[in-house]
Amino acid sequence: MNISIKEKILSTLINAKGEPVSGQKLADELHISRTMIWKHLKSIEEDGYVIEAIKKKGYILQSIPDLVTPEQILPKLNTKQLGRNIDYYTSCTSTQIIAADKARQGASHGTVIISEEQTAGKGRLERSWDSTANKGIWMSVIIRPNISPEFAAQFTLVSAVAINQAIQEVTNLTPQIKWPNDILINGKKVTGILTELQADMDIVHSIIIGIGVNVNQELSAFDESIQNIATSLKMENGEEVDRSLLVAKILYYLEKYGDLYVEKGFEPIKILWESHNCTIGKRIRATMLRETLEGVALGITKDGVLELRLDSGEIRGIYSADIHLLGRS
Ligand code: BT5
Repeated sequence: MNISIKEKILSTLINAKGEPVSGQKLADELHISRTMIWKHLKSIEEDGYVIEAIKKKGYILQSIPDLVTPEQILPKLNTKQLGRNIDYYTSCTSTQIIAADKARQGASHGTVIISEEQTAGKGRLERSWDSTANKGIWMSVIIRPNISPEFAAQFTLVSAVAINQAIQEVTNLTPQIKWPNDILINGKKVTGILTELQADMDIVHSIIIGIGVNVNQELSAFDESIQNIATSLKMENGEEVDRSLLVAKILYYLEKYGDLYVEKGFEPIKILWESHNCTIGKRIRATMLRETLEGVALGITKDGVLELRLDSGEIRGIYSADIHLLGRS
């Protein structure tokens, strides 16, 4: 079935805001038969939309399912490139795995892979990421910025600032960023970011930004092993959140801050990051592959590296680690 005609019918129904849309008018405008309009409407209903047919008046959209389909995201999207090409799944292993393949095959800058459910969602170091069906945002964004590979990790911080801003705008909650890739609310993890790179020595082919946001889960939806460390936006503000709106806002800010970063460097992002972080000034434990260090997080450098002052007074730069917040300095 021609997806673009279906999308056009759906957006006409959405834009009519409860007023009837004439089937004949739709057929005339889209240059297809009434029978084809009817077939597209049936297909839209199969996606969970409720459409009422009123004799001699037309079709009214009665309710919209909470899905992260392109049809739901695109009318809310205010970007130039990010999310203009959305690859949607009801279930997949990991959007990150699909995105890596698509990137290798040449997917364009801004391509988004999004799924209602992941059966093998992953975190850093191949840890698993809990991705309950229809309750969160599980997406990967392929970007192709003109930067050298050594700077790619800074996109984790760019993404954190963007997601933080989007959550704040859609929910009025005030999340905080924990270096390098977590967003917390009341000390619990609501978002994880996984940045992966496809590059040669001195050129970035693509950066794949994997974004997992817990949106409408109840506590019981999480695996028992993470119930004491994870939270969702709904658990924090007591209200269901419109996932497609949040996706659109995340992409908007990711494009805005990504462009700012490529144009002006890390400095403006650093300022935004600092104003929303919960790591600086705290006593932390940094667990790395080969060692674990404890000390006070002094700040991030102009490259996004975390500076840690050990009890000996020595200052160490941390490039990648799991951070455990131990309290104030
Ligand atoms: C992350 O790793 O936080 C990166 C998560 C990225 C997930 C997205 S979803 C879309 C895309 N497709 C993928 O397959 N992945 C990306 P890390 O810092 O390693 O944290 C992983 C740890 O977070 C786990 O070991 C658990 O302790 C915890 N965890 C797992 N699922 C969680 C959830 N839904 N909410 C909060 N914490 C979770």
